[in-house]
Amino acid sequence: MIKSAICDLLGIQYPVFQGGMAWIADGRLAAAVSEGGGLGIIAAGNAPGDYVREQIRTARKMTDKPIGVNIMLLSPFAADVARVVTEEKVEVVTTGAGNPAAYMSAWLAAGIRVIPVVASVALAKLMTRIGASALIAEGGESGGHVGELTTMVLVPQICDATDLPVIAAGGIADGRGAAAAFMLGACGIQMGTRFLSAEECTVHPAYKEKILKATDLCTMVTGRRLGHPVRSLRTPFARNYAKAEYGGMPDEDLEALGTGALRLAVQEGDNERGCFLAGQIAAMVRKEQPAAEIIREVVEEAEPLLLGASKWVK
Ligand code: TUI
Repeated sequence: MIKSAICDLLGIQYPVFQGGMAWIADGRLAAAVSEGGGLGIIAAGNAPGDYVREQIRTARKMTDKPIGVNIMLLSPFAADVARVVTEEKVEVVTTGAGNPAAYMSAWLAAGIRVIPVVASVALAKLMTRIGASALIAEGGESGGHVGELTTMVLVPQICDATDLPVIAAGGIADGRGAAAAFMLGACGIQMGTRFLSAEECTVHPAYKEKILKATDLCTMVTGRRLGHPVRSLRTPFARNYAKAEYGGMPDEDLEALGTGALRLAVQEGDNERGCFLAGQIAAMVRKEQPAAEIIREVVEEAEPLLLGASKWVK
């Protein structure tokens, strides 16, 4: 059985987090993951605080287990959401796409466990110093906003830089990936793309279908020129964006081209204008199934691989 430091810290059964996917990870998906023994995480994305409050309350009606909220720090509503999570007393806050230092003292005072996503050793050390409970080391195989380093390279360096529990993310969708993460020193995993295929995930059916049909070279990274690289499926939108990016379109026009594209993918499944965020592991996500079954399957595949090799597996 896998039972690691992160399970004890958060009171969860399995060391499996569901990634905070903007517009996708709502209260229903988060509740299903938490009920399944992992940590369900509501994504704030670019949404205002009231939307997040509503999703937290939805999740609370569906589960008594701990839940998390992911705050995307580039959002214009980040400060608003930062306040809502303290008012609603969520157990865990994860952060992405930046440095959450400005909010840390308020969250700690509210008794929230803060688990930032870090993509560098420097941010890992800073977060350790200012009171994070654990860290998520997310490599560039992931979907959405990506850092420079791969999971294979990032995870052991973060583990060496901190005494906190480290959760590995990026490129993990099955028990083999989970076992590999543990061998790199992590004591938990976060999966996003795999949970996109969960039955409880209410993303547009065309989005799910694209994930289930993806092949190995199906994703690409755009957005480097404006400083916010994002991994998504290689669709007409992504190709056009890349063309504009390298063809010298002015920054404001490029910015406008990207605005609303994720919502069009998630809510309308719009193949031409939607931005379908997805990790490189999409090609290995092959069926729709309940979130609880995903968690069990990954854990049951990882356990025999780690027996005798990891202190967390007995
Ligand atoms: O944040 C994510 N994934 C995301 S965010 C998103 S929405 C978006 N909207 C506009 C532009 C870009 C994204 C879609 N997917 N994952 C967590 C993550 N955080 N990955 C990498 C990082 C990261 C990168 C640099 C965290 C901290 C960081 O350091 C910044 C600093 O100030 O040191």
